Amino acid sequence: MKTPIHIAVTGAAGRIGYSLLPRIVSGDLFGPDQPVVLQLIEVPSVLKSLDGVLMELLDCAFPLLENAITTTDLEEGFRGVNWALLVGSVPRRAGMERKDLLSINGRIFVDQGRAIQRNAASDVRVLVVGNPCNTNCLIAMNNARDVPDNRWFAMSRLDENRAKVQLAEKTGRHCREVTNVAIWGNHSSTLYPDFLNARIGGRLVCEVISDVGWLRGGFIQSVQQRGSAIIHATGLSSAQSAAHAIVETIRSIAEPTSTGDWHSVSLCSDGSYGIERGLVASFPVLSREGCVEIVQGLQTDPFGQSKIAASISELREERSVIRELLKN
Ligand code: NAX
Repeated sequence: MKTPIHIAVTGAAGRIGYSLLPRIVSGDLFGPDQPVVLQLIEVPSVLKSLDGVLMELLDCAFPLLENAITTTDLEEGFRGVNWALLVGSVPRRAGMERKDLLSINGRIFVDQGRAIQRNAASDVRVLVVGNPCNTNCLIAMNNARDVPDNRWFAMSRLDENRAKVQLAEKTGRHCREVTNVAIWGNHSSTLYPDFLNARIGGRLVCEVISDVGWLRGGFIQSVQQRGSAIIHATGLSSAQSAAHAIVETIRSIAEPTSTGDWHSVSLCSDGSYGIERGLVASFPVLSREGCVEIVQGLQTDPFGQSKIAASISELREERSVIRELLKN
């Protein structure tokens, strides 16, 4: 048997956690021969419920689940972890904008960043899902300066998947035929799903879809507003699709990207495409030999540039709200 991978999941008793944990221990994440140790972190009021979630998981008798703990202690929760999945935070409710969440959630990510720095394995990688995930990631990363910036990610894969589905539906094609979808900017209602570089059945989207008005209007809005539409329909934010996007994000980081394609994830900007260095923004990326690189040289047009600029401006605004939390 391989050496187990240790994975911390915060907010593990939440709705995303409930969908995510079986995917991790079933082998979906790291393969059918990779044992895992789960380190599940919750707030004290929810620990009993988390213990129940773990009981259910144990009752599945997954061969790959080597060990699991539940805890409210960040030191114990992040000790020796190779991956930290920061899912826990207060979710967005109907009528709540992401910025409202900044003040509520920011402090959580200061403590978690510091605890990761003190306790995690030397190869730790971190994926932030709890919203506002880009800025929460920025906060945690800045409070763990010994962990290199290229180990920190925030999730934009759900937006990429949503964009693929919209493009597939519009053209009557299957979403597996849609490739090269880049999400730029913030995981928020300002995100920009890039149709200029996207492909359907290997052809550029603009060659397949002549309705430019839809691409510039309805398409973008439907991706930007999909989270709100789900909250409107169910009263709750996306959980199953989010858990699946977590699995896909981690696999796409860990495994080499298929030739000719890319995937979207938010990471610390190196200044590519004029996006301010140090901000955590979504880019199209390639994974090679364990490294994640921003795809270079993509075509942009003034329309796309203005959309990206608006989303980056929102990230700057979010940073200005939490600037105090970046000083460690
Ligand atoms: P739930 O409310 O079901 O679960 C959140 C869990 O986090 C709760 O059990 C809560 O006790 C726990 N928690 C809160 N503070 C914590 C802390 N300091 N330490 C550990 N645990 C803590 O929300 P759920 O539906 O699971 O969503 C979790 C987060 O994902 C939310 O912030 C949500 O907005 C965000 N999402 C992010 C997405 C993305 O693409 N980045 C998409 C889906 C989702 O909206």
